[in-house]
Amino acid sequence: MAFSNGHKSEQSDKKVSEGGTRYLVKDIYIADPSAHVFNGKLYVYPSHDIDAGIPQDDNGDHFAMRDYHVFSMDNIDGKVTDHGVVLDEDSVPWVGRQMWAPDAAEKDGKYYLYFPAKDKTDIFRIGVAVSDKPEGPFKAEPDPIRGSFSIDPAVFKDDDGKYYMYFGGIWGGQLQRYRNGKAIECGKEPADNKPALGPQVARMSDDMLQFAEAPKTIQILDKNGKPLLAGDHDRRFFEASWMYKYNGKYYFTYSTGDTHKLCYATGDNPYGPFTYQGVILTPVVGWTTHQSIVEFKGKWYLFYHDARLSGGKTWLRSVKVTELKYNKDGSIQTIDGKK
Ligand code: FUB
Repeated sequence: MAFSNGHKSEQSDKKVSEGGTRYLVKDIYIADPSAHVFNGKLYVYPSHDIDAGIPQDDNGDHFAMRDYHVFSMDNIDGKVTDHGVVLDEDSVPWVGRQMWAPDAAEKDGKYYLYFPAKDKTDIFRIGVAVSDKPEGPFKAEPDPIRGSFSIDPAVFKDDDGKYYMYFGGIWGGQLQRYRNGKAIECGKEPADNKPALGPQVARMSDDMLQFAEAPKTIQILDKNGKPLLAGDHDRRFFEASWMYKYNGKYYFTYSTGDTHKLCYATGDNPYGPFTYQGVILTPVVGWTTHQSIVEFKGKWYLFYHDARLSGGKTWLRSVKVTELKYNKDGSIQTIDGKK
């Protein structure tokens, strides 16, 4: 299958539309893809990975990204357009370093790019930048969103027109430093036999620039209605929130981090609780992966990343897309991360 730069896939001769997988681009490293359909086109808002020469650690210091590009395509197997740098750290007064996984939303013809970055005191905050076009460029607000913390914002528009931001990530993402939205002294994860830390959710203000309420912690429960425990590394939330709706149900999806899976939990309202359902994607090449799920022209797609094209360098990742399929009961068919 031909790609935007003419190379062939190492994984599959099939097009995405035939059940294959596709790397979006191979000339730069990108990760953490947030895919959206705006005006009938598919737009992808990823992190832009670079080799900053910083050694790998559990704090994620090696993820030293400095700007964002936006990508678009008219169909899933078609040409991918790179719209170039749409926001960089020098244009955002509050940013110190590490522009991590972004997301975007549209409201009333304006486009909002949400991005986490460490401020000048090395604390992760979430910022917002605005454009008249989905492909940017974006102009950042002078300060981060009030009351924001941690990483990986994902903004979901519900059918009633309300927007919610889901966010948070443990370890390098600093979520363990907070309880009930407030910074705490000890800053550690709970003991293994205690409920795991949960992702955060807050409804957005009408102007999309602030939270309309204090963030709340989401509960992810097992099938017996018990919260997943901090020691349950195979299932507990680590980072990479992504919310969407399928057949009237809310699907909250996330990464398990150190066990390298993408999982999902379902519920009946945007605040949860959500009940753990299973694995969407088995481990990929590389430490992290991070997903978005979107319906485009009548089919569902999983966007994610792996580090295969850099030979496994986890700070140099590439975005892939493959079709996502459901069973009749609404469960998701698990995808092989190595395919
Ligand atoms: O890209 C930096 C971090 O790696 C993201 O914020 C996480 O979701 C993980 O993919």
